[in-house]
Amino acid sequence: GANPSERIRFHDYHPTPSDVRAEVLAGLSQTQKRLPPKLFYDRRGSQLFDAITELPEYYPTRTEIEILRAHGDEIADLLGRHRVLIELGSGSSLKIQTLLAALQPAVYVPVDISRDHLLDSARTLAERFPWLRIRAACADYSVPFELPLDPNGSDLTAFFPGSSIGNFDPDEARRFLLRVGEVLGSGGYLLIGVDLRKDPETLNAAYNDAQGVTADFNLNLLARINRELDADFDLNAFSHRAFFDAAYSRIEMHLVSLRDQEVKVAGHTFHFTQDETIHTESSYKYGLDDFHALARDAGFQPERVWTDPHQLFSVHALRL
Ligand code: AVI
Repeated sequence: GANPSERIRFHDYHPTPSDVRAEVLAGLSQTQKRLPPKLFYDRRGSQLFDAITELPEYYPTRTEIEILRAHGDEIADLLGRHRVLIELGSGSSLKIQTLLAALQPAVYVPVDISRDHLLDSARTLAERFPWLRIRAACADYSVPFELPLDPNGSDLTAFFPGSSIGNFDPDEARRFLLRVGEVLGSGGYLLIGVDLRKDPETLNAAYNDAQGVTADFNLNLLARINRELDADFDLNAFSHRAFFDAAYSRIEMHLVSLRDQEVKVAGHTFHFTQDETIHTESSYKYGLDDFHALARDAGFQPERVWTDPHQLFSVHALRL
């Protein structure tokens, strides 16, 4: 219909909110203190991440968009037009708009844990694409999830952009891909954006931007814990550190304690020695062959890969 809201159906699977308190206390109790990277994305953290994607040093977002624009027709020729397109994490609006224009799916199924974000972006897309039917699913795609589709429907395509796969350890990544495979079923395609391994200078710059936005993004984790868990982290007593570890082929982000200190979190006291760190994120960088091996381990067949002229980023079509 002409009315955009008539083309949107909303399915709420009521994802269980993660137990932030338990996760934070468990992470800070380990020998190498750690905090789960999904806690970055409160409202402020999501705004800071959006700002990161526009930084001159942070090449992944703009490069992935460039790849989707340059190869949209080839992607559509391979994956097929007028099918069902599932997006895991309704993230960047420019990326999905590029893909919707190329694939012209019969149905678009954004899956996201944030109700507000999901509905806002569904409304925007329904207005911009008057032919598009949307079935938005509020669900946590990091655990097994359902889709608002008839099981014997047409072949499915899932889109997982942004190299979000890189924030999983390889074993978690494999398990995640296996689950996506179960949702897609045989004949399904996964179109997935993967950041590529490259010289350490480029990688280190992308996570140590001159304006300090990535540092603010990292430190916001402590601000969030102060806000939500009755904690007293002194944001001036920690600093951002990010570096490429070639042995693991990953960027590690840490928060470094600038002095010996004690911090109270939800009634528990944690001791930090000077220079002790909290590991807040890993961002794995893959060679094309490494990622193909991971995909095969999870039962996918790598069909095609597109990259930019500088081989900074890759978009893979995997088939089940
Ligand atoms: C969301 N994720 C793929 C980003 C990355 O590059 O690993 C998160 C990020 N962390 C620091 N800058 C960006």
